[in-house]
Amino acid sequence: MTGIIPKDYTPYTIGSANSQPVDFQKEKEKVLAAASRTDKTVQEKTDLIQQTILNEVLDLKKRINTPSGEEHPTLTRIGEILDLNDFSPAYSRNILDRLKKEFPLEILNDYDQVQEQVVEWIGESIAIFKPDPPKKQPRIMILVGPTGVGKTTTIAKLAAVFRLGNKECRPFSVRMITIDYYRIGAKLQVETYGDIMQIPVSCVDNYGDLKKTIALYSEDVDLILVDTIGKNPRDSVEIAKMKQLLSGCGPTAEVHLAVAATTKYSDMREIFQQFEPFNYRSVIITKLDETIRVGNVLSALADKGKFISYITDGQHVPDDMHKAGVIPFLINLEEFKINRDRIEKRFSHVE
Ligand SMILES: Nc1nc2c(ncn2[C@@H]2O[C@H](COP(=O)(O)OP(=O)(O)OP(=O)(O)O)[C@@H](O)[C@H]2O)c(=O)[nH]1
Ligand SMILES: [Mg+2]
Repeated sequence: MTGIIPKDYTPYTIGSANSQPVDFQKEKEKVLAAASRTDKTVQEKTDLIQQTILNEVLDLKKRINTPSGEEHPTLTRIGEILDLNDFSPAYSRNILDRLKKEFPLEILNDYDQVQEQVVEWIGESIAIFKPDPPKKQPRIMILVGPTGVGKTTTIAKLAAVFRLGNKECRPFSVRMITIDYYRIGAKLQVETYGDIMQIPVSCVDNYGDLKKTIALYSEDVDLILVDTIGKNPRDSVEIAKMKQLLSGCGPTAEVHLAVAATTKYSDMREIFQQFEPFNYRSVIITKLDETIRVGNVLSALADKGKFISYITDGQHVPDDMHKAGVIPFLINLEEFKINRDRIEKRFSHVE
């Protein structure tokens, strides 16, 4: 046991000082009394006995799980740490219910073992995006998302990473398209990145031009990155308009949703929902450097069954962007003691 468990802690057992001892004689008398009633038929007596026994079993089960009406200290502590990490109440409740259901008392008494299992369950709830195998036509990646989350910066990071290539991927020929045409500075922002990286940039503001530009690039490039105008997730009319415009990219285009890690859990759920019309393939979590808690992100992703493809953790292009992986999320959890060997063995294949 670790120092997290109080020194005066005594493991719970039935009938210990922490719980009410079970009076089996009294329980037996209750059942017999039910059976000896003369105003009932045999069937009614049988039902009554069965119901009485069932009630007693349920009551016993409750007393074992929560002696003296208190929760086991391991469960309390796990609940506190999940809260501290900003996991949603529903996510935490699922973990605690699962612990109660699957773990007998002897294991709950071993805090280290329980918390290692919880870390593993958290890891299992993180779904990492796997892109489709490359096809002949260029890969088209579109970034959508709320305003100011870092879409344009992430487009520039992706452009730089793919253009340079790495040990997993040869250098790609890349093009950038922005549909953020009218906003002062927006076009300039992408063009500046394009100039620095020597990647051609096109600006379009309608379906027809987008379609033509994609067709033009499709001849000889590997990757087309499409930057979009930040949208208020509550403005469904604007979202519908943008969806119509983006259909100019064709049916094979992959939409990815960018969301800042600092977004509240409830807002994040709403964003996931409101951008659903784009049928986005993955979520890119930006600005991870601006928070130390990721429970909000992990809860919302798990709730909605979303895959995560990249994380960004700073303003530097391209260094502050990484492929998403389960292990970095787990090792950054607050107050959980991480068994690095165990999680590497368990999750290195999903990286
Ligand atoms: N701390 C931090 N800042 C970031 C990150 N990514 C982007 N930024 C900053 O966030 C601000 C907004 O970035 P943009 O890329 O312009 O965001 P956007 O989503 O394109 O914004 P709109 O086009 O206005 O919707 C800039 O100051 C970026 O430098 C990140 O991972 N961490
Ligand atoms: Mg932008």
